[in-house]
Amino acid sequence: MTRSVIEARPNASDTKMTAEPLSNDELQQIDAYWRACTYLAAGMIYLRSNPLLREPLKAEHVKQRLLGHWGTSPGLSFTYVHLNRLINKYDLDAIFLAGPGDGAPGVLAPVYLEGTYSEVYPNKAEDEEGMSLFFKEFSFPGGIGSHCTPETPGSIHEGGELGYSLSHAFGAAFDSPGLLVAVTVGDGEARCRCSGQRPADCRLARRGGLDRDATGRTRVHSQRQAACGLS
Ligand SMILES: Cc1ncc(C[n+]2csc(CCOP(=O)(O)OP(=O)(O)O)c2C)c(N)n1
Repeated sequence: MTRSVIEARPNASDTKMTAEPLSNDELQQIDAYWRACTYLAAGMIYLRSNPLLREPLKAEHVKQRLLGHWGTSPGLSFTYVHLNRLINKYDLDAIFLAGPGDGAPGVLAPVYLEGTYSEVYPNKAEDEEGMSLFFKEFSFPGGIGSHCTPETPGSIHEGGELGYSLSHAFGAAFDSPGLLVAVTVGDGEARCRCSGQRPADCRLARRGGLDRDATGRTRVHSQRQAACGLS
């Protein structure tokens, strides 16, 4: 069997990634974690009470105005969960940007399940009462928005207006060259005009060696213009 080895961070020579398959135990645990995320995502979209479905489902448990895209959420949770697995395994510095803004439940779910959400918002603890509030507040009057709004711990990308996830991903990578940046772009966003600019960013990133000013900040803008043939 071929065993490929990838340098995770060019600057961290001790960090090697192997492309070996997960053990059955790891697969089962990850799958259970991911399925829990999909339950949380569905709960955020549909439920205003009865979070653990202890009672038979009634109309009054269900939100009257449904927001959040169910279809894109499992894929976002899947990516987040596996990135978390890799972060733990290889001690990576990583960030995940979700382009499909309406897939926020697929991001908020693992943020809650890993404990970060309860750490920042102790009233949304990892118990039945906290989960009830966590579900109810999603896209509900007085609660949080239907995208990963600035209230979301660690969020640098709101996602409510399509077109900027790749820009924010490139910005994060250019600002922190050692950071592993993963980004998901939906087919809707891929059709946006400003997503079309990103191949130029790819060329720029491949060229490497960004200019830095005296304070160490990267000078992305002029480089980007040059890559696009604008200057
Ligand atoms: C600039 C902009 N135009 C239109 C919309 C309205 N809008 C919200 S979600 C969506 C579709 C998004 O499709 P995709 O990126 O594939 O995400 P998914 O359907 O998987 O959630 C559109 C057009 C928007 N949010 N921003």
